[in-house]
Amino acid sequence: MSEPFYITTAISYPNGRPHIGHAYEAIAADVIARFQRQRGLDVRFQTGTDEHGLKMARKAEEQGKSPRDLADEMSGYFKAMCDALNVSCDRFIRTVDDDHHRASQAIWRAMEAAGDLYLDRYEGWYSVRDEAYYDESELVDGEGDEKLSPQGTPVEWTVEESWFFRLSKYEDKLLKLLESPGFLEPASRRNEMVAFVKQGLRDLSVSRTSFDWGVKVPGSEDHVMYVWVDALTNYITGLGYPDDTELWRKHWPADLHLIGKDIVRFHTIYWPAFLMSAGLPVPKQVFGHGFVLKDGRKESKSLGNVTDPHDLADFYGVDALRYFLMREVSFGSDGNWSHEAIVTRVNAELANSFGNLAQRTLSMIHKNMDGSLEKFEARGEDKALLQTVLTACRESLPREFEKLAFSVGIDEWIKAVYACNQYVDEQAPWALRKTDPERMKAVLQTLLMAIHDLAIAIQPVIPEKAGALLDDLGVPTDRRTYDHISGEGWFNQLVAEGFTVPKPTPAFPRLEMPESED
Ligand code: ME8
Repeated sequence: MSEPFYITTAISYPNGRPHIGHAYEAIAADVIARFQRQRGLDVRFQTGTDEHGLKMARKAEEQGKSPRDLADEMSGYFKAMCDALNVSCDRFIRTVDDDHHRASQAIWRAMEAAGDLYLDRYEGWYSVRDEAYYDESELVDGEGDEKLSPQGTPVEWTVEESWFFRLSKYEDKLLKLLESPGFLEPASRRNEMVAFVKQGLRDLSVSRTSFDWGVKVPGSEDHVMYVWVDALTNYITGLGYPDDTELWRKHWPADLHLIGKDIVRFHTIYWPAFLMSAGLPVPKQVFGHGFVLKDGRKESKSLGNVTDPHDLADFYGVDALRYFLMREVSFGSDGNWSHEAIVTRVNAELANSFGNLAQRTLSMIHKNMDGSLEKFEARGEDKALLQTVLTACRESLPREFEKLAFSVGIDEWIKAVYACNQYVDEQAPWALRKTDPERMKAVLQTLLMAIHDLAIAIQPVIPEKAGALLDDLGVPTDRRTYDHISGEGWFNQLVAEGFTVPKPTPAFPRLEMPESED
């Protein structure tokens, strides 16, 4: 039985259409899911939309719609984005789903049974944009005498009867958890959370009575749950909680909750406390990635600079966008995108280097060898090249991807591509065609083996293009895992089968800037 691996993204608020930040998170999670599948793990991957709460209710009111209509319409755009970007999730969860209401009420009852819920009155600050309560001491000054949340969003004074969760009871356990190595990554996010807990945790208001767009509190039907209680529960709904299902037994606790840096508090303090209260194990790791900025600024509707990820994928190609985002941004830090950066990066690495290498090699084999392959005697330089490629593809890239250091892993890969291009220049197979045709065959076939390994290794990042190349190379779909890197065995099989290398279709066209950006 293969080892299980459960990965989730945050579930997005569908109060508008998806933006590049949503695409970034979905793509990164997909790269991890595909990478772990390719390592042979039994992967479960969940993403979806977070549809309850005041933010959704107010947006619907503004648009003269019911919250459900707004949620149905907008959630569809998020699902469509995942499909368009080749995000291979096993479940796209919506918090309006029936099984999710059931799971949320079940965890509520478990927290109540633990004696951790009590009825009281909430008086304090609330940010609808963040769907978060803030302490007076956390607020910052805005314009005039306006107060803002630490995220810079407006806050409003709220007075309501509310259920409270005994968060304060879990201080010591949470500190221990936050300080345990690996739970919260990158480590830089840890200090802030530890400081937050150390300064003392107040009990948390976990229900609302002033609106009804949410999951009803069991036994207290005039209350709906605070949206984060139900939102976080999505991670276990998707495994069948509260039933003792096979999915649940196999995949909980989650291996990785992948989220953005702005919602680390909810995932590393509130969520583990809810789980501890309900007597459930806590996730193994939470990773808070950075933000993707446009020319150094966060995209926002008020700045009028929101990019639709669909437009970028249509214009540049899905794999080009995926490659750029994973390659350009050091995972965990903030990163910038611009049209120029996409064009420069993708042209240099995918079009001119990897694409050109594959295109040239396959067409030379097709043209000069009629596409047929034969056994050859490898020389020292051929063996050295294959060793460089093997190390990069089987060891270095997987080692870095395992740490979620995607840009470093891809850097190791592209260095192996450069080594191949240098080998082509040095061996000059086009010149050997006349002087030493046997040597030309050896060189081209060495390159073919290298391309096989390079294509397998990079598949999680550019699944469509790498997959098409592996199709051209006659690699069966069940032989594309990291274990199959080392083109030699595959090559010998192709020779034995009399495989013919087809005329390649250009896979990585050179990108151009959009006209308005020139
Ligand atoms: O926070 N760059 O939803 P959301 C990178 N519903 N990531 C970004 C980003 C950017 N510019 N902007 C946002 C919510 N994100 C809650 C989550 S989970 C139980 C509930 C990330 O639609 C953000 O950090 O505001 C979060 O991880 C995800 O996109 C969804 O954000």
